[in-house]
Amino acid sequence: MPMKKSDYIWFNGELVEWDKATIHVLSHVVHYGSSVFEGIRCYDTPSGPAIFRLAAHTRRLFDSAKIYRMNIPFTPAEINEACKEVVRANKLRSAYLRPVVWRGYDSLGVDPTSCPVEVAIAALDWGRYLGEEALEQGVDVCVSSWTRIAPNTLPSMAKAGGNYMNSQLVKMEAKQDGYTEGIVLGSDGYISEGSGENIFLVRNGRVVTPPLGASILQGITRETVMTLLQDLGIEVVEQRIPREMLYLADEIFFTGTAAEVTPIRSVDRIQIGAGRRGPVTEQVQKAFFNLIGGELEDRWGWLEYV
Ligand code: PPE
Repeated sequence: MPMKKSDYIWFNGELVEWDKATIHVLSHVVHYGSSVFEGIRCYDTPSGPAIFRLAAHTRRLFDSAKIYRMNIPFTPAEINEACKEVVRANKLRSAYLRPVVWRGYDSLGVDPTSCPVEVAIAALDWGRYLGEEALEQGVDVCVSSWTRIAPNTLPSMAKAGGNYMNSQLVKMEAKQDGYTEGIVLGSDGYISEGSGENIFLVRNGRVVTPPLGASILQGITRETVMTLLQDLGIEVVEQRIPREMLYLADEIFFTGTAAEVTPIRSVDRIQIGAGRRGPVTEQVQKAFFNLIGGELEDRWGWLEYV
């Protein structure tokens, strides 16, 4: 899917034209993957555009930077405001926001300490992450031959650019082999997550999802869905999940900012449940879309109007 340009990108504190938001080829990040980023959605609600869980995303951005000893030269409040500003400046009703923090241009070599820490925030129109029909029909996925980054290699709580080298291997293999997405197992052999999504399984009305210790990204949609499920009176448990549990599940779904709540209809060509979106998935999807559409009361203060 080619990128749909908007007019401006917030770049180190200023709005610059989309085509002028560039960096030098010898920037540290280009060579060593030294970036942390966020993916945030802004939804068109009856009360105007609202950024979903902005504070939580900004917090995670600063957490990711902290892990990598990067000092972001802006405050969380300034980043929040910049996210709103970029939506307003581009006159967008809904958008996908991509804040990114990177080590810039100064010296070559692994040691990043002399390189400046820079920040940009783009807002663009990004369609359905896993395809137009995915939300209703579900997607066909595989278990990847790749393993998720091990806990003492790259920290999964950081949403770092470098982590996505692993995700790219998973995604490319899956697509090459005719699947929409790949699920990665952790270094212990238990289920971790998708290349860009967290995963939930439903069996006998009970919902399970891998814990933080399974090298997952601590997904904000994951936490949202856990809250919505509890609200619906559906039990959710974080536990280690063996691969074969995928095949035996009544329902499986992915969660993520880009993927939202996407059902999985088969894994490794084995049909999951009835092979279409199941009732629990449908219920939580409905709650999620009602919430972001402004139809379900936002009791949590998750919608941040721009
Ligand atoms: N795990 C991974 C590895 C991941 O990349 C994401 C988000 C999630 C879980 C879900 O996290 P959250 O968005 O907070 O619910 N992936 C982002 C980037 C995807 C991309 O291709 O780029 C996203 O969904 O925005």
